Amino acid sequence: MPPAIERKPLTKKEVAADHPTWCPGCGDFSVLALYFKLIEKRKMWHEKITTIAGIGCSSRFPYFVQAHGVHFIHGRALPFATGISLSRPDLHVFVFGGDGDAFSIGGNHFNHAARKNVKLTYVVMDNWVYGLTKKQTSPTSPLGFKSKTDQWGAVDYPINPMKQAIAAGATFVARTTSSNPNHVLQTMEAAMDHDGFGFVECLSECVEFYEGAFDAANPRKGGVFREVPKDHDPADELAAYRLAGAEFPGYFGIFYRAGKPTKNAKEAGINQAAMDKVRGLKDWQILQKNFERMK
Ligand SMILES: Cc1ncc(C[n+]2csc(CCOP(=O)(O)OP(=O)(O)O)c2C)c(N)n1
Ligand code: SF4
Ligand SMILES: [Mg+2]
Repeated sequence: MPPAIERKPLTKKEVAADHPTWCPGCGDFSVLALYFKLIEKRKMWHEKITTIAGIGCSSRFPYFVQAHGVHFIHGRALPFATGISLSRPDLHVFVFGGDGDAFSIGGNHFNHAARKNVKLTYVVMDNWVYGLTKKQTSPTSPLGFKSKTDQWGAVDYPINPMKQAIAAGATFVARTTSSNPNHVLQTMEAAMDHDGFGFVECLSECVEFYEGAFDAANPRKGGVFREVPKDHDPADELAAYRLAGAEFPGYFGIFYRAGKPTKNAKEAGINQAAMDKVRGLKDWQILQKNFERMK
């Protein structure tokens, strides 16, 4: 028998695929690097990770990861990821994407995946703009933002991703910023360890179309990085909502965490009960029984 070979954790080199095509200085690089770090730190193997995204600069993410993944339809990453999560409970399902993908075209899916408490980790790389299509107003763009769709400045009130996630029923809601790498890693890890819908808003600057958007949250640019107060109770939904209402740059950390049964656990129970009813029967016998029942 050949000697047993101990499997080593994947290195960044092994898990990095194509050279990222983002603009130099884009905040998304930092999120990708920290995802590699997370994979290495938590000793996840290729076959246990899947990376799903919609469309946008940030959604190009799966191309740059050497593991199973899908660059799916604009705004539809979550329903696709839901199917994977429900059918493959052994996988870590990660979804990455932008603010447009999550809250414009994918807004309905966001609300439904959150309320269903599907087990997955969703990192929205929020740059307050549509980057890929070269500067249109996004649902998180602040009032007055001048873009190709709002030449005189945005007039529509922006959504607040944290409030939206809490109200939709997400059971883990956290906020971080790509300019603080340790915090991004820590937040993604906590989201991954949550048994349910883990949502992370990660501010990620688009240096091409919204330069300086997050300077106020970056101490290296004269801003302040303010963590969620130590005495905040993440089980307190109203307190989480109040934190989410703080003026920009607001707070960073875990706003809300609730332990609720996941859709995965509930459906696994239903499937098991159905399987128990036909235990010992051959496939053709189950089929015959079904046809007899339908007569
Ligand atoms: C069905 C459909 N509608 C519109 C588009 C055009 N489109 C591509 S990416 C995008 C917005 C991306 O913005 P965001 O999700 O914030 O990602 P970013 O590029 O900023 O990372 C749009 C409108 C598309 N690809 N498909
Ligand atoms: S356009 Fe903006 S979001 Fe897209 S890669 Fe360039 S800097 Fe990043
Ligand atoms: Mg965007």
